[in-house]
Amino acid sequence: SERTVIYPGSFDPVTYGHLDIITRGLNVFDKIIVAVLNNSRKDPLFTVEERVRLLKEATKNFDSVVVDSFDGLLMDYAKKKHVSVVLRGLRAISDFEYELQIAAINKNLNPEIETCFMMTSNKYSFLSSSMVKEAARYGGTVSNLVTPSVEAALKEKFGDRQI
Ligand code: COD
Repeated sequence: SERTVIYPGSFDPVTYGHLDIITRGLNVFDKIIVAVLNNSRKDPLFTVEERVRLLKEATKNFDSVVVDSFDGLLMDYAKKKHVSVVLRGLRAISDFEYELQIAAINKNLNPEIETCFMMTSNKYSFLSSSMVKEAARYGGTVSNLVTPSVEAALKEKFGDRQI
């Protein structure tokens, strides 16, 4: 039977680190639903529509990847989609405590759903959406960290703000 996994996140914006997890996730799962959180209390740079568009563009060559967005609890969304595995990426040790907390609260909300972790590739272990935004904000080059479309979208956001 087909193994589907949900890969949830803020994806503000998608980076090559996220795409690495998606690429490698496809070696283990048949289908990945990339789910963009729509109710973040974080103040996102990109709207949920922009984040979905950039993810769709970045994953357009993968037949088995679907990009969606969700509101509310991830566990409710997973149930609605009839998916019982969540995929997350682990970078440096600093991710561990945060990921452990998310996995623990999710397990408490729905014990039937498993969280599956994948270690990041060494070359992306210090890459995060926040670092990309910080670098782009001040005119730094991020072309080896994000797709050309994301780079263009960042330039558009920060174009008039660069110092
Ligand atoms: N290499 C590998 N993995 C990476 C990299 C990289 N360079 N960068 C990021 N990742 C991984 C992250 O570790 C994470 O697993 C995933 O990619 C997405 O990262 P982000 O930063 O875009 O997403 P988060 O961590 O902000 O997502 C948090 C959720 C949206 C999943 C969470 O807040 C959530 O589920 N919220 C819904 C409400 C809910 O259910 N709450 C209860 C549980 S907190």
